[in-house]
Amino acid sequence: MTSLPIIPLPQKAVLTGGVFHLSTHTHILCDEGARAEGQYLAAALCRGIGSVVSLNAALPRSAPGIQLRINTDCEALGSEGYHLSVTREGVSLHAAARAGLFYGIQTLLQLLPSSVYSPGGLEIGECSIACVEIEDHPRFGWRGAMLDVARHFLPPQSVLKFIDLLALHKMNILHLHLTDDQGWRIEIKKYPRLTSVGGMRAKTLVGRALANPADDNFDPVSQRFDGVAYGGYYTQEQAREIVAYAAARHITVVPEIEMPGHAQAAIAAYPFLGCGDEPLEVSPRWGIHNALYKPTEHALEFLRDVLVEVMEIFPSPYIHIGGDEAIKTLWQNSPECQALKNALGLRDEEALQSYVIGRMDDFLTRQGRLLIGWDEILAGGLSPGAVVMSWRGEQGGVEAARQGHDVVMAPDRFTYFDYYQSEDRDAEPLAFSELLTLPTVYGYEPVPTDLPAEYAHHVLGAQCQLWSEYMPNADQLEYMAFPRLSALAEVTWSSRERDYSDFLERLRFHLTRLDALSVNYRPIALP
Ligand code: TNX
Repeated sequence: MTSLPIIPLPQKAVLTGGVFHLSTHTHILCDEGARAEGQYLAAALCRGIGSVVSLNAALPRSAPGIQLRINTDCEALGSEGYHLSVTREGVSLHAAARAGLFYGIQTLLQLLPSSVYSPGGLEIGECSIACVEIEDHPRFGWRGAMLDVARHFLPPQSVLKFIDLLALHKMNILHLHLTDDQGWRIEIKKYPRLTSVGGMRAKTLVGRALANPADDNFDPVSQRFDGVAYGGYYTQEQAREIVAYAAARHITVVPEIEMPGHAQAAIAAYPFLGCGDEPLEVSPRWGIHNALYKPTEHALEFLRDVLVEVMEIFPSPYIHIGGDEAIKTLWQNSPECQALKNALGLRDEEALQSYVIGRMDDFLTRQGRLLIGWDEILAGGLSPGAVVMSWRGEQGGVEAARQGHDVVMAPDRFTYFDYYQSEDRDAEPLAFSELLTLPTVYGYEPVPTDLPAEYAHHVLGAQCQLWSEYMPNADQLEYMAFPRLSALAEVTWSSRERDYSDFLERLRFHLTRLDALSVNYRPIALP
């Protein structure tokens, strides 16, 4: 191996020869400011070794041990960077801020045998750490993953496990897609029917989504359903626990409330929100739906009320309002929507969508938050602070950055982890029909080549999307997420100069960590 088995690859790492032996006498020494990270490290070591590693804030700096320190000398490495030095005498980890210490700890744990990740798995006698000097910092500030908990719900315990896996990979954003046509997954006190009605569907499509009911070739007879009621949602208390657990791991949870489309579950719960005359059910099938919020003051007030409660739970500076795939037919056919459009002097339904997004943007901005949405929100103009998530390729991202918006790259061809991982689809569990292989993820470059350099700083980073139509449970989610997420971690953290075959060598070792953590990753043949 040309480099240490660390994923994501650090910016600079030099082996200096010799080892440091960790023993039951090793202390973790920390500054007051590093105490939380010291406790995290102590807990991780105690879990792995199955015995006590003591944390001591009072010992002199010269004492042997693992020293964690907030150090302004490290400011050049940024708030997420760190300097890790392992010598025969001890370990010192310095960073300008807590996040940097946290990432340094992740690296330190990766310098130990993989068994450190399994409870009681590590013998104290095996705890030797190669002497090394590492200076590291991330390339991008947005290193994310999106969980679609709407199509299939992920129980809180599984979300916490996923958060730990993000932390292992030094990722810092968990985007929760909380609402969609097939389910509403977050308790909103003012509107209890969102979860009591919108959180439950009567049945679920078996197999692949067929065409849209709106399409000519739609054949309702050939759609099969399982006949089993399906539901689930996070109480506000559970959501707060998830947020706190993530925050302790320097991960921001970005909530998404979809609008104006992908709204069928909400409309099923509160029909006044919709614009059709027919009552709607929480959708049991996949694919794009026609249901959308009616852009009246009444519906906008509902959306604001929802966002108020969402903002109380999620301190994230970014609030995601969806914005994708809103079919406008119902607006076109509704006399009330047409009257509204005309009264507002709007040209067409696209302008009506951008009016809705604009109202939400004003509202969120006044609350001190930033609106983020899928790239469709670009149509019609956006407020300066709004952030665009580019999913339909890279063009939305390029366009938004040129207009001065920050962007998060999420192009489907490189970041949709619901796509198949191999050409041999018959050998794979059912997935979305497209293909996205590990080398393709690894080769992804978040700064689009056709984006002029002066706008490159608008690219905050990238994230993967785990759309869950075909991920009914945590096992399948992990199968689709790993090892592709390990590749994406490297895309967003490491320098552009890296090598796929070197990654695969490190991955061989990394998979033993995932084994120790009982992750159901997709097995791959390694050279
Ligand atoms: C498009 S990407 C969607 C999702 C689907 C996904 C399936 C986006 C913003 N919308 O609703 O789950 O494709 O790959």
